[in-house]
Amino acid sequence: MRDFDLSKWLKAQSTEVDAALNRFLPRATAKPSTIHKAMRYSIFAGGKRMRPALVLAAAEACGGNQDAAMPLACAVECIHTYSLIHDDLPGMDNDDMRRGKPTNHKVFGEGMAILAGDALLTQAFEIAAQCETSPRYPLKEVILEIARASGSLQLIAGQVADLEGEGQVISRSQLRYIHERKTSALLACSVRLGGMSARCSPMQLQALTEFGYNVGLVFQVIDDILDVTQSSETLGKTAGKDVKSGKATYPSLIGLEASRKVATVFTRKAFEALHPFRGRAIALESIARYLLERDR
Ligand code: GRG
Repeated sequence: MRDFDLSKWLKAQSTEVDAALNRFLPRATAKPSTIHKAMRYSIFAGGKRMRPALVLAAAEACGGNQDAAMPLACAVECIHTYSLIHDDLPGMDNDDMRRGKPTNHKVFGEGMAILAGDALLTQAFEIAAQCETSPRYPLKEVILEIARASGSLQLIAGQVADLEGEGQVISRSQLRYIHERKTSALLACSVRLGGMSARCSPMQLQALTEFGYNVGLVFQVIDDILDVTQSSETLGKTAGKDVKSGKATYPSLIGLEASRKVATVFTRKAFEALHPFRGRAIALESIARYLLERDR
Protein backbone atom coordinates (compact mmCIF):
# COMPACT_ATOMS: atom_id res chain seq x y z
CA MET A 1 0.00 0.00 0.00
CA ARG A 2 2.79 2.37 1.09
CA ASP A 3 4.58 2.24 -2.29
CA PHE A 4 1.53 1.81 -4.49
CA ASP A 5 1.05 4.78 -6.85
CA LEU A 6 -2.66 4.69 -7.70
CA SER A 7 -2.65 7.56 -10.16
CA LYS A 8 0.19 5.90 -12.11
CA TRP A 9 -1.63 2.55 -11.97
CA LEU A 10 -4.96 4.10 -13.09
CA LYS A 11 -3.25 5.93 -15.95
CA ALA A 12 -1.56 2.74 -17.18
CA GLN A 13 -4.83 0.75 -16.92
CA SER A 14 -6.79 3.50 -18.70
CA THR A 15 -4.35 3.50 -21.59
CA GLU A 16 -4.79 -0.27 -21.96
CA VAL A 17 -8.58 -0.05 -21.62
CA ASP A 18 -8.76 2.73 -24.24
CA ALA A 19 -6.65 0.70 -26.66
CA ALA A 20 -8.87 -2.36 -26.13
CA LEU A 21 -12.08 -0.34 -26.54
CA ASN A 22 -10.65 1.08 -29.75
CA ARG A 23 -10.14 -2.47 -31.02
CA PHE A 24 -13.54 -3.75 -29.87
CA LEU A 25 -15.72 -0.90 -31.16
CA PRO A 26 -16.55 -0.65 -34.86
CA ARG A 27 -14.39 1.95 -36.65
CA ALA A 28 -15.84 5.46 -36.89
CA THR A 29 -15.92 5.05 -40.67
CA ALA A 30 -17.91 1.76 -40.57
CA LYS A 31 -21.35 2.27 -42.14
CA PRO A 32 -23.57 3.80 -40.90
CA SER A 33 -20.78 6.06 -39.70
CA THR A 34 -22.96 8.48 -37.68
CA ILE A 35 -23.82 5.84 -35.07
CA HIS A 36 -20.22 4.69 -34.74
CA LYS A 37 -19.02 8.27 -34.40
CA ALA A 38 -21.68 8.87 -31.73
CA MET A 39 -20.71 5.71 -29.78
CA ARG A 40 -17.02 6.60 -29.93
CA TYR A 41 -17.68 10.24 -29.03
CA SER A 42 -19.03 9.33 -25.59
CA ILE A 43 -16.78 6.33 -24.97
CA PHE A 44 -13.65 8.41 -25.60
CA ALA A 45 -14.93 11.64 -24.02
CA GLY A 46 -12.64 11.27 -21.00
CA GLY A 47 -14.40 9.26 -18.25
CA LYS A 48 -12.51 8.18 -15.13
CA ARG A 49 -12.63 4.51 -16.22
CA MET A 50 -13.39 3.55 -12.64
CA ARG A 51 -15.44 0.46 -13.48
CA PRO A 52 -12.80 -1.07 -15.79
CA ALA A 53 -10.20 -0.27 -13.11
CA LEU A 54 -12.30 -2.22 -10.60
CA VAL A 55 -12.54 -5.22 -12.96
CA LEU A 56 -8.77 -5.24 -13.49
CA ALA A 57 -7.92 -4.61 -9.82
CA ALA A 58 -10.22 -7.44 -8.69
CA ALA A 59 -8.66 -9.80 -11.25
CA GLU A 60 -5.21 -8.86 -9.93
CA ALA A 61 -6.30 -9.43 -6.30
CA CYS A 62 -7.40 -12.95 -7.26
CA GLY A 63 -4.15 -13.76 -9.07
CA GLY A 64 -5.60 -13.31 -12.55
CA ASN A 65 -4.24 -11.44 -15.53
CA GLN A 66 -5.18 -8.37 -17.50
CA ASP A 67 -5.73 -10.14 -20.84
CA ALA A 68 -8.46 -12.37 -19.44
CA ALA A 69 -10.17 -9.49 -17.63
CA MET A 70 -9.95 -6.88 -20.40
CA PRO A 71 -13.06 -7.81 -22.45
CA LEU A 72 -15.10 -7.63 -19.24
CA ALA A 73 -13.52 -4.30 -18.28
CA CYS A 74 -14.52 -2.93 -21.71
CA ALA A 75 -18.01 -4.42 -21.50
CA VAL A 76 -18.81 -2.66 -18.19
CA GLU A 77 -17.49 0.63 -19.55
CA CYS A 78 -19.84 0.29 -22.55
CA ILE A 79 -22.80 -0.32 -20.21
CA HIS A 80 -21.80 2.60 -18.00
CA THR A 81 -21.41 4.96 -20.98
CA TYR A 82 -24.77 3.90 -22.40
CA SER A 83 -26.40 4.69 -19.04
CA LEU A 84 -24.80 8.15 -19.00
CA ILE A 85 -25.92 8.94 -22.57
CA HIS A 86 -29.50 7.94 -21.78
CA ASP A 87 -29.47 9.62 -18.35
CA ASP A 88 -28.54 12.93 -20.05
CA LEU A 89 -31.42 12.80 -22.57
CA PRO A 90 -34.15 15.48 -22.47
CA GLY A 91 -36.64 12.84 -21.27
CA MET A 92 -34.43 12.04 -18.29
CA ASP A 93 -31.98 14.53 -16.69
CA ASN A 94 -31.79 16.79 -19.76
CA ASP A 95 -28.13 17.64 -19.36
CA ASP A 96 -25.87 19.62 -21.68
CA MET A 97 -22.49 18.60 -20.38
CA ARG A 98 -20.86 15.26 -19.60
CA ARG A 99 -17.23 14.30 -19.22
CA GLY A 100 -16.35 17.95 -19.85
CA LYS A 101 -17.96 17.93 -23.29
CA PRO A 102 -21.42 18.61 -24.79
CA THR A 103 -23.66 15.60 -24.17
CA ASN A 104 -24.23 13.06 -26.93
CA HIS A 105 -27.69 14.34 -27.88
CA LYS A 106 -26.38 17.93 -28.06
CA VAL A 107 -23.88 16.85 -30.70
CA PHE A 108 -25.71 14.08 -32.58
CA GLY A 109 -29.39 14.82 -31.84
CA GLU A 110 -31.78 12.99 -29.55
CA GLY A 111 -32.62 10.08 -31.86
CA MET A 112 -28.98 9.27 -32.56
CA ALA A 113 -28.09 9.53 -28.85
CA ILE A 114 -30.80 6.98 -28.00
CA LEU A 115 -29.38 4.69 -30.67
CA ALA A 116 -25.77 5.24 -29.52
CA GLY A 117 -26.83 4.17 -26.00
CA ASP A 118 -28.69 1.14 -27.35
CA ALA A 119 -25.72 0.19 -29.51
CA LEU A 120 -23.26 0.46 -26.61
CA LEU A 121 -25.48 -1.72 -24.42
CA THR A 122 -25.59 -4.37 -27.15
CA GLN A 123 -21.88 -3.94 -27.85
CA ALA A 124 -21.15 -4.74 -24.19
CA PHE A 125 -22.59 -8.24 -24.59
CA GLU A 126 -20.76 -8.80 -27.88
CA ILE A 127 -17.47 -7.88 -26.18
CA ALA A 128 -18.18 -9.89 -23.02
CA ALA A 129 -18.98 -12.95 -25.11
CA GLN A 130 -15.37 -12.90 -26.34
CA CYS A 131 -13.85 -13.39 -22.87
CA GLU A 132 -11.99 -16.53 -21.83
CA THR A 133 -14.14 -18.57 -19.47
CA SER A 134 -13.60 -21.46 -17.09
CA PRO A 135 -15.65 -24.44 -15.88
CA ARG A 136 -16.21 -22.58 -12.60
CA TYR A 137 -17.52 -19.48 -14.42
CA PRO A 138 -18.84 -20.50 -17.83
CA LEU A 139 -19.92 -17.87 -20.34
CA LYS A 140 -23.55 -18.22 -19.26
CA GLU A 141 -22.62 -17.07 -15.72
CA VAL A 142 -20.64 -14.12 -17.02
CA ILE A 143 -23.43 -12.96 -19.34
CA LEU A 144 -26.06 -13.41 -16.62
CA GLU A 145 -23.91 -11.36 -14.25
CA ILE A 146 -23.87 -8.39 -16.65
CA ALA A 147 -27.52 -8.75 -17.69
CA ARG A 148 -28.75 -8.87 -14.09
CA ALA A 149 -26.68 -5.88 -12.94
CA SER A 150 -27.86 -3.71 -15.84
CA GLY A 151 -31.46 -4.93 -16.00
CA SER A 152 -34.81 -3.79 -14.65
CA LEU A 153 -34.18 -5.15 -11.14
CA GLN A 154 -30.87 -3.30 -10.67
CA LEU A 155 -29.41 -0.43 -12.75
CA ILE A 156 -32.69 0.43 -14.48
CA ALA A 157 -34.66 -0.06 -11.24
CA GLY A 158 -32.40 2.59 -9.65
CA GLN A 159 -33.08 4.98 -12.50
CA VAL A 160 -36.86 4.35 -12.29
CA ALA A 161 -36.88 5.06 -8.55
CA ASP A 162 -34.69 8.13 -9.12
CA LEU A 163 -37.08 9.49 -11.77
CA GLU A 164 -40.18 8.75 -9.71
CA GLY A 165 -38.60 10.24 -6.58
CA GLU A 166 -37.91 13.67 -8.10
CA GLY A 167 -39.68 16.41 -6.16
CA GLN A 168 -40.94 13.83 -3.61
CA VAL A 169 -39.96 13.49 0.01
CA ILE A 170 -38.17 10.17 0.20
CA SER A 171 -36.84 8.30 3.20
CA ARG A 172 -33.26 7.27 3.89
CA SER A 173 -34.09 3.64 3.14
CA GLN A 174 -35.62 4.61 -0.23
CA LEU A 175 -32.49 6.60 -0.98
CA ARG A 176 -30.38 3.57 -0.10
CA TYR A 177 -32.53 1.45 -2.46
CA ILE A 178 -31.77 3.91 -5.30
CA HIS A 179 -28.02 4.03 -4.59
CA GLU A 180 -27.72 0.24 -4.32
CA ARG A 181 -29.21 -0.14 -7.77
CA LYS A 182 -28.16 2.98 -9.66
CA THR A 183 -24.52 2.80 -8.56
CA SER A 184 -23.56 -0.21 -6.43
CA ALA A 185 -25.00 -2.79 -8.84
CA LEU A 186 -22.53 -2.00 -11.65
CA LEU A 187 -19.59 -1.49 -9.30
CA ALA A 188 -20.24 -4.82 -7.56
CA CYS A 189 -20.70 -6.44 -10.98
CA SER A 190 -17.33 -4.98 -12.07
CA VAL A 191 -15.32 -6.51 -9.23
CA ARG A 192 -17.23 -9.79 -9.48
CA LEU A 193 -16.41 -10.01 -13.20
CA GLY A 194 -12.74 -9.35 -12.44
CA GLY A 195 -12.83 -12.16 -9.89
CA MET A 196 -14.60 -14.51 -12.29
CA SER A 197 -11.99 -13.84 -14.99
CA ALA A 198 -9.38 -14.99 -12.45
CA ARG A 199 -11.40 -18.10 -11.50
CA CYS A 200 -11.74 -16.81 -7.95
CA SER A 201 -13.02 -18.97 -5.10
CA PRO A 202 -16.65 -18.60 -3.93
CA MET A 203 -15.31 -16.97 -0.76
CA GLN A 204 -13.36 -14.41 -2.79
CA LEU A 205 -16.44 -13.73 -4.94
CA GLN A 206 -18.46 -13.06 -1.81
CA ALA A 207 -15.77 -10.71 -0.47
CA LEU A 208 -15.66 -8.84 -3.79
CA THR A 209 -19.46 -8.50 -3.80
CA GLU A 210 -19.39 -6.99 -0.32
CA PHE A 211 -16.54 -4.68 -1.33
CA GLY A 212 -18.20 -3.54 -4.59
CA TYR A 213 -21.52 -2.92 -2.92
CA ASN A 214 -19.94 -0.70 -0.25
CA VAL A 215 -17.63 1.25 -2.57
CA GLY A 216 -20.70 1.83 -4.77
CA LEU A 217 -22.46 3.47 -1.83
CA VAL A 218 -19.35 5.56 -1.08
CA PHE A 219 -19.14 6.53 -4.76
CA GLN A 220 -22.73 7.80 -4.82
CA VAL A 221 -22.62 9.67 -1.49
CA ILE A 222 -19.42 11.44 -2.57
CA ASP A 223 -20.96 12.14 -6.00
CA ASP A 224 -23.89 13.83 -4.26
CA ILE A 225 -21.54 15.82 -2.01
CA LEU A 226 -19.48 16.98 -5.01
CA ASP A 227 -22.66 18.05 -6.80
CA VAL A 228 -23.11 20.59 -3.98
CA THR A 229 -19.49 21.57 -3.30
CA GLN A 230 -17.79 21.61 -6.71
CA SER A 231 -18.13 23.62 -9.91
CA SER A 232 -19.38 22.31 -13.25
CA GLU A 233 -15.91 22.99 -14.65
CA THR A 234 -14.23 20.75 -12.10
CA LEU A 235 -16.79 17.96 -12.47
CA GLY A 236 -17.12 18.11 -16.26
CA LYS A 237 -20.91 17.94 -15.83
CA THR A 238 -23.54 20.38 -14.57
CA ALA A 239 -23.06 20.89 -10.82
CA GLY A 240 -25.91 21.80 -8.47
CA LYS A 241 -28.49 19.86 -10.47
CA ASP A 242 -29.70 17.73 -7.57
CA VAL A 243 -30.92 20.72 -5.56
CA LYS A 244 -32.45 22.33 -8.66
CA SER A 245 -34.39 19.22 -9.64
CA GLY A 246 -35.46 18.46 -6.07
CA LYS A 247 -33.56 15.17 -6.08
CA ALA A 248 -33.20 13.46 -2.71
CA THR A 249 -29.55 12.93 -1.81
CA TYR A 250 -27.64 12.26 1.41
CA PRO A 251 -26.59 15.96 1.66
CA SER A 252 -30.21 17.11 1.25
CA LEU A 253 -31.44 14.51 3.76
CA ILE A 254 -28.79 14.67 6.50
CA GLY A 255 -26.40 17.52 5.56
CA LEU A 256 -22.83 17.56 4.25
CA GLU A 257 -20.95 16.68 7.44
CA ALA A 258 -23.12 13.67 8.28
CA SER A 259 -22.92 12.55 4.62
CA ARG A 260 -19.11 12.52 4.83
CA LYS A 261 -19.36 10.37 7.96
CA VAL A 262 -21.71 7.95 6.17
CA ALA A 263 -19.19 7.67 3.31
CA THR A 264 -16.41 6.91 5.83
CA VAL A 265 -18.48 4.12 7.39
CA PHE A 266 -19.14 2.50 3.99
CA THR A 267 -15.41 2.78 3.19
CA ARG A 268 -14.54 0.99 6.43
CA LYS A 269 -16.94 -1.81 5.49
CA ALA A 270 -15.33 -2.01 2.04
CA PHE A 271 -11.87 -2.37 3.64
CA GLU A 272 -13.16 -5.05 6.01
CA ALA A 273 -14.52 -7.00 3.05
CA LEU A 274 -10.98 -7.24 1.67
CA HIS A 275 -9.61 -9.12 4.73
CA PRO A 276 -9.66 -12.54 3.01
CA PHE A 277 -7.17 -11.20 0.44
CA ARG A 278 -4.62 -10.61 3.26
CA GLY A 279 -2.91 -7.57 1.72
CA ARG A 280 -3.00 -8.85 -1.88
CA ALA A 281 -5.77 -6.44 -2.91
CA ILE A 282 -3.58 -3.35 -2.93
CA ALA A 283 -5.17 -1.72 -5.99
CA LEU A 284 -8.70 -2.32 -4.65
CA GLU A 285 -7.77 -0.82 -1.26
CA SER A 286 -6.24 2.16 -2.95
CA ILE A 287 -9.29 2.68 -5.21
CA ALA A 288 -11.59 2.56 -2.14
CA ARG A 289 -9.51 5.25 -0.45
CA TYR A 290 -9.51 7.35 -3.62
CA LEU A 291 -13.30 7.07 -4.02
CA LEU A 292 -13.74 8.51 -0.53
CA GLU A 293 -11.20 11.29 -0.97
CA ARG A 294 -11.81 12.27 -4.61
CA ASP A 295 -12.67 15.89 -5.40
CA ARG A 296 -14.09 15.43 -8.91
C1 GRG B 1 -30.20 2.94 -17.48
C2 GRG B 1 -30.51 5.33 -18.29
C3 GRG B 1 -30.06 4.38 -17.26
C4 GRG B 1 -29.55 4.87 -16.12
C5 GRG B 1 -29.13 4.02 -15.03
C6 GRG B 1 -26.19 4.85 -14.13
C7 GRG B 1 -27.47 5.60 -14.16
C8 GRG B 1 -28.70 4.87 -13.84
C9 GRG B 1 -27.53 6.90 -14.46
C10 GRG B 1 -26.36 7.68 -14.83
C11 GRG B 1 -26.18 8.89 -13.99
C12 GRG B 1 -25.80 8.63 -12.57
C13 GRG B 1 -25.91 9.77 -11.63
C14 GRG B 1 -25.38 7.45 -12.17
C15 GRG B 1 -24.97 7.10 -10.82
C16 GRG B 1 -23.60 6.62 -10.88
C17 GRG B 1 -22.66 7.76 -11.24
C18 GRG B 1 -22.38 8.78 -10.21
C19 GRG B 1 -22.17 7.77 -12.46
C20 GRG B 1 -21.09 8.68 -12.91
O1 GRG B 1 -19.97 7.87 -12.95
P1 GRG B 1 -18.49 8.41 -13.09
O2 GRG B 1 -18.30 9.60 -12.19
O3 GRG B 1 -18.48 8.90 -14.58
O4 GRG B 1 -17.57 7.26 -12.90
P2 GRG B 1 -17.27 8.96 -15.62
O5 GRG B 1 -17.72 9.97 -16.63
O6 GRG B 1 -16.03 9.40 -14.90
O7 GRG B 1 -17.14 7.59 -16.20
